[in-house]
Amino acid sequence: MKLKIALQRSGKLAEGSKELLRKCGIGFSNGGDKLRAEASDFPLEIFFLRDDDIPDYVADGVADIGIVGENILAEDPKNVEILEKLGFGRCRLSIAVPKSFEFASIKDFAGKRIATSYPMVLSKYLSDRGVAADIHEISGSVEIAPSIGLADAVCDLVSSGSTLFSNGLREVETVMNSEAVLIRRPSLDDERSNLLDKLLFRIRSVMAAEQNKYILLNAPSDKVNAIISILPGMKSPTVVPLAESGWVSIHSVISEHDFWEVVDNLKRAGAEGILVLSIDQMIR
Ligand code: PRT
Ligand code: ZN
Repeated sequence: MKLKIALQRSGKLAEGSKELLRKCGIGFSNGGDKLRAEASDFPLEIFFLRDDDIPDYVADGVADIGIVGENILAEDPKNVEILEKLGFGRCRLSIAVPKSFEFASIKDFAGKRIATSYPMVLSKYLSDRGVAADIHEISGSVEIAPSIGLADAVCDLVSSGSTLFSNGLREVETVMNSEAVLIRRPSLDDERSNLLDKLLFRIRSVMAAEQNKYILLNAPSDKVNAIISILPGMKSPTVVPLAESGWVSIHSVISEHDFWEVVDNLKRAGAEGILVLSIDQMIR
C-alpha cells in the first residue's frame, strides 16, 4: 500500500516540490515526461500534473495529498485540507497599473476594467472594499492587457516584479500573499494516515532545519555568561573547553530570522572565530 502524492509536473512549484521530497530522504526517478514515479525508499507514488488539476485530484481521492499554491485554492476552493505551508513558491496576487493611471486608492478602480486569471479572489477583494470594477477573466499573458487596450489595470501573480516592470506596469495593491502548501483529502484510511504522519514528521524536520543555523564560536571564559544570554538556542548551549586555558567553544542553534543581529551582538560581547553551518534535519 502506498501514499499517493500529486506534484506540479513543470513550472514554478515543480523543482521546490521535488527538492522537498529529496530532503525528506525520498528518492525517485525524475519523471522527465513521465506522469508517474515510484519512490525508492518510502511507500509513495508520485503523480506529475498541471498545478490547476491538483486540488481536484486530491479532493476526488485519485491522490491522497498534493502540493499546490494557496492562490489556486483561494480562486477555486475544493474539499481538501491544508496541512502545512511549505515556504517556497512565494508570490503575491497584486493589482498593477500603467504609468498613466493616476492611482491614489483602491476606489480609483470603480468602473475600471481589470484583467486577471483570478476573478473570484479579485471580485471578493473589491466588493469587500465597496468597489465595483469590471473584471475581465483571461487565462494567460495578463500583463499585456493594458498595452493592447483590453484593460485599464491587471491583477496577476508577482514574485520578482520584473514582468510587471518590463510591461510598464506598477504594482499598487496586494490582494493576497501565497506560497506552496501541502494538502490532503479529508478521508484517509488508518494505514495511509500513518504514512502521512511519517512524511509530515520529515517535512517539518526539514523545514525547521531550513529556518535555523548551527553556530560555533570561541570565547574567553569570563565572557561566557554574556554570550549565552544572547543565544536563544533549543536548550542551553553546549560549552566545551579549548586546549588554550581560559577559552571555551560555544555551540548553539539560532534562527535564520534574527541571525545577523545575533552575530553582531555576539561579536560585541567578545565572541571570536564564529562559524555558522546549515542544518540538514532538526528532529523535535
Ligand atoms: O502548467 P501548469 O498549469 O502546471 O503551470 P502554470 O503555468 O499554471 O503555473 P506556474 O508554474 O506559472 O505557477 C505555479 C504556481 O507557482 C502558482 O500557482 C503560484 O502559486 C506559484 N508562483 C510563484 C508563481 C510565481 N511565483 C510567478 N511569478 N506563479 C506564477 N508566476 C508568474 C506570474 O503569473 C507572472 O507571469 O510569473 C510572472 C511574474 O514573475 P516575476 O518574477 O516577473 O514577478
Ligand atoms: Zn496552471
